[in-house]
Amino acid sequence: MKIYFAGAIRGGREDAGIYQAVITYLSTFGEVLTEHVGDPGLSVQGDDGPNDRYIHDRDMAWLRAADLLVAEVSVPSLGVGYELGWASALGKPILCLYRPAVERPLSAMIAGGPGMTVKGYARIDEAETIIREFIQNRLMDRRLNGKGF
Ligand code: 6IA
Repeated sequence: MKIYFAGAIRGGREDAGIYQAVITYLSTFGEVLTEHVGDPGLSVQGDDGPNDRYIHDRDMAWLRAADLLVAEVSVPSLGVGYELGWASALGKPILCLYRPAVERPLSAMIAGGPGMTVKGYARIDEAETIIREFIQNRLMDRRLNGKGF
């Protein structure tokens, strides 16, 4: 199973540690295509990597190849919103994890997106339970209806 994890980069790196913990857990189910999103060394400022067009095209190829997308949406990010819009249009299963304790309410375009499962959590073990149930349900869908991934 190929998993695309989305989390804020230029949107802000304050949740990088949470992204890393989620990616570690997701890796127990399959290949996480976007492990760099949890890299604590990746900063908002850094611009010594590949150019933006390269990043966009590589990430879009990964998104198309992914079986499902998991996003941490507590820190608002244009890039994550763009990825979620594309994943929705491509019909990918989408799980959005959100910490309701953060100050800003979640965008209505995400909270109200019909193709998105949006779940609130406070602790990492709660996020893990949500992820496990989401993936198990998709696997069950696939077995019963040939759908799910
Ligand atoms: O608008 P944002 O930068 O917050 O968008 C974050 C989302 O876009 C993530 O879910 C990534 O999948 C994708 N993304 C944005 N920037 C990058 C990147 N390098 N490398 C890979 N994926 C990215 C930019 C690093 C730069 C600060 C040197």
